[in-house]
Amino acid sequence: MSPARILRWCRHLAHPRLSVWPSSRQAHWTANQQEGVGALPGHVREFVESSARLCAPQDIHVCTGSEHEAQSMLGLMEAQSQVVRLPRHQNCWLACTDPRDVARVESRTVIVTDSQRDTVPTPSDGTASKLGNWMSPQVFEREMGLRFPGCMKDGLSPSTWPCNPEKTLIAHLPDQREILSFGSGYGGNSLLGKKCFALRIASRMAKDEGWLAEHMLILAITNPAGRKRYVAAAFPSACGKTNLAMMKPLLPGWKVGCVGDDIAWMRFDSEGRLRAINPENGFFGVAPGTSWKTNPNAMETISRNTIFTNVGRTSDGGVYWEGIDTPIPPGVTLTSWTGSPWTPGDAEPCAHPNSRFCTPASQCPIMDPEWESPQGVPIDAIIFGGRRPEGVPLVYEAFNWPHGIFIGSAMRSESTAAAEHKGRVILHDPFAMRPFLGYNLGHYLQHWLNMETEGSGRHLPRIFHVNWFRKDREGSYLWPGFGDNCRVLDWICRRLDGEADALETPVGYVPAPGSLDLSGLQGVQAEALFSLPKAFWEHEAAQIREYLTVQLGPDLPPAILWEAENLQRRVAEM
Ligand code: OXD
Ligand code: MN
Repeated sequence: MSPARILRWCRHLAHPRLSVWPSSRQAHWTANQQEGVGALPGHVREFVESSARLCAPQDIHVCTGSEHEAQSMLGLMEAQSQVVRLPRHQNCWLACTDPRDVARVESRTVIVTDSQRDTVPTPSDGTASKLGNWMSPQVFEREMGLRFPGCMKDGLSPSTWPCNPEKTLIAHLPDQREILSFGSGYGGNSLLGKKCFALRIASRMAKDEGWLAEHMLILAITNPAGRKRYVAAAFPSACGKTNLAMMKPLLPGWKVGCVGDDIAWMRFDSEGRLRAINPENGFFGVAPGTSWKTNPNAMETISRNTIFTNVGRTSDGGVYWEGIDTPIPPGVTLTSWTGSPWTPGDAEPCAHPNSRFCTPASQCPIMDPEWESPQGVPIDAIIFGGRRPEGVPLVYEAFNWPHGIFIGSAMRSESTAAAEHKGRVILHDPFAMRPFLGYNLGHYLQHWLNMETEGSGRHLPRIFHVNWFRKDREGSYLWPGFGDNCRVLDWICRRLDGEADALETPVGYVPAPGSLDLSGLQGVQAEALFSLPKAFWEHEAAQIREYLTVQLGPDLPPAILWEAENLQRRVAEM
């Protein structure tokens, strides 16, 4: 994330207060950093100095962000075997982590506030909240005291991945707008501008200041007549946000532009339009499944200036992962992310399922011309979605704003490798924000509900839900997905224009027969894609209501409870 972008939107970055711990040593700046140090604003310098006293590093380097600096750091890491150059691609590198440090660690991610209720609701069944981890300031002080003092004193042994899985702790102090991350180098735990700041801390700032910080992609879609619209979409981690954000539409004449693939900051402008910016400067996407067929724009983006993590490697200096769909030339051998020789068919995957690419957004061939616009782009529709093998139709539209907020709160999805969960289970993931909430979900839902009533003359985006992942009885996907998802965006755009027919069902409006463009698609069973099995929905509606009432307890907004009860009633009458 570029600092300028953050600063444009955030005016409340408080002074850090690491100096509470005893200073063990004077900060030591090496000569060639003096210039950088002098250029630091006073409170940043204070922060660095107090952190240095606490952590006791041998040297301090102030990053300038220059190309020269990046190359010398990579060169140093290469010399220490911490990264490997990938000579088949210009300025591409591979880092393989300690196998214990491969994903976000939700169980060790905490929000520190005086009052527990500011962070998580109190479940009505007396169990621990599933909507985040609260830590009291007193426990936080103790835990930090056990980790940070002197933690940089000992040299890191070259060629091992620095991490401390037993002591990993990712702590957020939303009142102070502060983050302290210890013990993990995995991106989602250690790239603090991303999940930690742009979602957890920013969602709290957004609540305080009347805007929204969301786990959403932003894309531009232009129809063959040249009408362009922007939509934002929230899917849980590793459910295809990057693929949708960079889609190559298979319907003739349609065009997609990418604004962002993971995070949206949104606010209503003075004319009542919801405007979104992408606060990030690059993509940190899941590699497995990415191919020239599924996401050619991503493949082009990552062909240079990219750092790969935990992917496999070809003996001719390229990358490899499950689903890359590129033939291996004769004589070329493969090495897995764990460093072992690997051949197709081996029991273990070549790339870790949560292996990633980290690459500059500006290299994506379809970045929308407005992607860095400071005003943001106007959002006409918000799309929720998840990985639902059963029962959930390809697309449906909310009846109105509160119903749309309810649909977001009721999101569920099959677990993926993005976090530490084991096995394939259907998890609740309200607004795809469960791992990224910076405050109580009940207050968060109320904040979203308030968007309808807070300002006058607001043009609220319409709200939709999609599911590309429904399967038939044999376990095959019912929908081709990828570039054909443009057909669903086409229906959504035509709904916005008042030109697509819909049927009212207990869950929302679904496309009327014939209103979704299926031309040229072979063998798609529209009935199966849109069927609403009564038994499934009875169970689903009951589970959603139970989850929301138990997990949110007294913090469940009455409007959301009313929607949950109504869904159950409508399904019972089906
Ligand atoms: C991500 C995630 O890395 O959501 O974007 O886990
Ligand atoms: Mn994400």
